Amino acid sequence: MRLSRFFLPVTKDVPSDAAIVSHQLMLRTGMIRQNGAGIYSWLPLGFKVLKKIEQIVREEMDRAGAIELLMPTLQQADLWRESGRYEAYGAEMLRITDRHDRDMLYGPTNEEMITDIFRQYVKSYKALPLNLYHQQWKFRDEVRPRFGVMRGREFLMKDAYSFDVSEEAARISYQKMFAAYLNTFDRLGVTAIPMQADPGPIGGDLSHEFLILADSGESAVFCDKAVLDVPPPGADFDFEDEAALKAEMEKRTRFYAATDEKHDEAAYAAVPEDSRIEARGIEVGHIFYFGTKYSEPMKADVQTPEGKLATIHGGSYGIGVSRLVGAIIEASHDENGIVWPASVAPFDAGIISMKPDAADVAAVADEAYAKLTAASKDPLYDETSDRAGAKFNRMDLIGLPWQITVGPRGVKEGKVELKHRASGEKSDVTLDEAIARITGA
Ligand code: 5CA
Repeated sequence: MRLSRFFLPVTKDVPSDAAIVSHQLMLRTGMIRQNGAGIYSWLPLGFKVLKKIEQIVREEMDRAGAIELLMPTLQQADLWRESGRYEAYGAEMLRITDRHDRDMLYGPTNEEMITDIFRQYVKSYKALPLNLYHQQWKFRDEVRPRFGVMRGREFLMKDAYSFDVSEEAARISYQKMFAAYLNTFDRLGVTAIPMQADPGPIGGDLSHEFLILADSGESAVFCDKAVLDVPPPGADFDFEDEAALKAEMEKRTRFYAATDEKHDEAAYAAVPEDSRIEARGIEVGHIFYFGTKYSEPMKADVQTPEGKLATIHGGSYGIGVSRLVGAIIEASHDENGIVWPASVAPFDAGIISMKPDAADVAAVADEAYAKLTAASKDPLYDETSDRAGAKFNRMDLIGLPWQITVGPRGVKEGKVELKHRASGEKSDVTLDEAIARITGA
């Protein structure tokens, strides 16, 4: 993409209510535009990151055997009356009446709707286990929407729902999601620690939150830092291997890790003092096993091998897809701006042409653009006539993993400057060497 053709409304003006660094940086880089309290437009740069996160989440859900579908944002109140949550959900639910006076709502989550889909079609244990997920906008009328996309009112969530014939089988489905989450966050370039959690309004007796450590986090967390050394299951993990699934969960849950809601001073005292982390964390995922909480009132049952009817056991598994954009920035920035992990960066590399009106410089910069594109990379090519300093600052601010700077002196020597954004390391290399470093060839 040529910067002069792109829509990148970089700005210095950040409203004073943007209290945390990710919110400030998302506004300054023109990733988002606030349209109302807790409601945002995703401008092109932000939207690219959101789509990349969504795609990684999708690939990892698919790998774990979950199946994607798409449910609507608007739901009928009657479904929620069946589960008993219509009244219980309270003021966070945005209630809407249509022209026929039917009570509707903008979905804050989808347990009821997916259970309704399930019960319409699935009648036999033979179809189980089944895990269906979607990535859809949700609405929660938060009292205090803040921190930009981190606590929005409208936000994008990945929510998966598992259906099993017994509690034992449902726990395996839960473990699959637990392992899939570790791989997902690892690919997103962040460390998210699973912690015992309070199930809250979703209900149930088994629940973990996944938290990224960051000073701006809304939860206080207490954990044994040994948990950080446990590697993720990895790309070749076998999700059908029950012993391996159980082991993945045990490897982490044997170390103390809890948010303030579940914190147990006595258990924490057993953690060696030099291994204790008391920090703040951002919740980027939350998984729940809730048994028959929805299937019982909504009569979702299946035939067992013995020909009896069994109420299915369910779980739900959320990832805050739009929140992650902010959370990744909280975990990965410096004084000059964002430092994107390569997997979610809006562009793979920036090309800065120092003198776009000099034919020799333009030719090399054009060549860099053509070669990166041919190597299936997505570069952002700054061929504007802005001042050099402004170009460097903007490129650092938006935080692409690599920068190639093409200037008149280097061109005469057959060199470009390659900068690695995360380490700040710069080197004068030939264009082909620069391309090889970026493409990992
Ligand atoms: N139905 C369950 C799991 S699918 C559920 O709704 N879980 S949740 O309430 O914990 O939300 C899942 C994830 O969505 C959270 O972990 C968080 O990352 C994200 N999330 C929740 N509320 C907001 C919000 N107001 N703004 C941005 N992200 C949010």
